[in-house]
Amino acid sequence: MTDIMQIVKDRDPQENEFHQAVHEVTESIKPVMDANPEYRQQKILQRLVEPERVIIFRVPWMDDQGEVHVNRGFRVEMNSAIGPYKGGLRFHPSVNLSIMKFLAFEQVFKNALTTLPMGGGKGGSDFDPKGKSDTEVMRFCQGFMSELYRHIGPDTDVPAGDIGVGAREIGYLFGMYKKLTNEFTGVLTGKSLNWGGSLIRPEATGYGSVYFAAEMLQTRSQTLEGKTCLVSGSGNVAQYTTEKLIELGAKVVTLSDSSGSIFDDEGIDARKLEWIKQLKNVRRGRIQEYTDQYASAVYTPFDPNLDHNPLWDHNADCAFPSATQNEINATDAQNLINNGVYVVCEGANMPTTPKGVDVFLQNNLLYGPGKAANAGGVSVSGLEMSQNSMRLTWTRKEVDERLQIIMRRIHSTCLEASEQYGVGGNYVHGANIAGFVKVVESMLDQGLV
Ligand code: NDP
Ligand code: 2IT
Repeated sequence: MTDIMQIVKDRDPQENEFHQAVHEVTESIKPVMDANPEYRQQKILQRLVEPERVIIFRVPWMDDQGEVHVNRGFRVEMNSAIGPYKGGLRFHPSVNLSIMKFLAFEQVFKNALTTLPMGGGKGGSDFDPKGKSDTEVMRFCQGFMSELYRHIGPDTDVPAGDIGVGAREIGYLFGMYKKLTNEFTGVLTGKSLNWGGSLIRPEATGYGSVYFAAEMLQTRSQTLEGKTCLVSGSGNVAQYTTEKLIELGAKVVTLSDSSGSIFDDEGIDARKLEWIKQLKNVRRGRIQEYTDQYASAVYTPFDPNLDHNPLWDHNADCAFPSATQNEINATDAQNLINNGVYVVCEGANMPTTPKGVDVFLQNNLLYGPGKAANAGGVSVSGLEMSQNSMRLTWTRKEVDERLQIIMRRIHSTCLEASEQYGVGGNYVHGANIAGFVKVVESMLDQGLV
């Protein structure tokens, strides 16, 4: 198995996030590889780690002052064995090929777990939407789509949102795609309701993550009611995670953004959450402002010199990392455990470092890895694609029920796969094994392509 890591590292030595994502999967699937000699003979791992196609392109755009900027656009089309490439677009200054490839790789297995016919892809740009006017964001999105449109399509590759790409950006991207192709199709998901979006898609990742946590708790005959929860981030996933937790009677005491975190001992209730949605989605302000509004809260700026994140250092039962990758290191993981946390449910993609994951697994936590726990978002994207194809819309209740069924099935699939391979209760191995087997069997069915 070290062979494959050597190959990946030799070929792309600088892609640390991609190495991290590949390493985790290859560790989990060792027993599957041993049980299936054909997988080795068919060089299935070498095929899985090499994207089917990578598109990198220049995006020149002009700001409101007339100054020209040049960003880099990406789309990694990782694997289409079980359906068209599917996965979000991330606009964030940290975006590079390593981050795109790690996200696309994770997406392949996540999408396989959803039970829906979607391959895996990811894209984005190092463009930073923060501080940009709506017209600047529109011009950037139009420039980005003026190249991407020729590579995507409703049966080829269907992007959606991720960090920095929400309803506003999807609107501008869709408008440009439609103008260039003269076609109104379901080429993007996360669309607004008026023009082909699905109810519950905005909520789906956060709600799905909470449904997954509830399933994990049920294995110990417990519910979320009365549980104290730490949530990180304050964007799409964090907001709807918080909303569903409040609805189920849990108490959320933290949120954050890239500048710092707030701790509200009295809990973030529905009214406070509405205020946060206005702050983040409409005014696009900073989470620090929460403490001006609510005296019960304390703000802690992020300190790059600290070896841990204070957000994870509060007494609680559950943690929902919902901001970004590698936001929980081994010290944070240990702090969580010392503070009584026994449920960790990853709304974000790969929010825990490998050493942090080891701490969770050694301590027998209910630990739901991102590719299972946050699959609700792409699941409802899949349902949006179905509705677009049928040219009809399902009710809120219908979509939410389907989401709950999907999350329940993902949970049981992970548990069953972990039990089958002698690592019962280990959702990391369970998710990786179940997603892997489905994709690999599909690849083998389709020959060497
Ligand atoms: P948003 O852009 O809506 O929100 C991201 C949040 O995370 C913001 O609060 C942002 O702070 C914070 N954040 C971003 N980068 C960093 C960083 N480097 N350090 C600290 N905080 C950071 O994105 P989403 O809520 O959509 O995505 C959050 C996570 O969930 C990501 O890992 C994403 O890949 C994952 N995910 C998203 C899905 C979706 O459907 N949207 C589906 C599945 C997973 P600030 O406001 O300062 O930028
Ligand atoms: O990481 C993810 O699963 C997403 N950003 C959502 C992808 C999608 O196609 O809805």
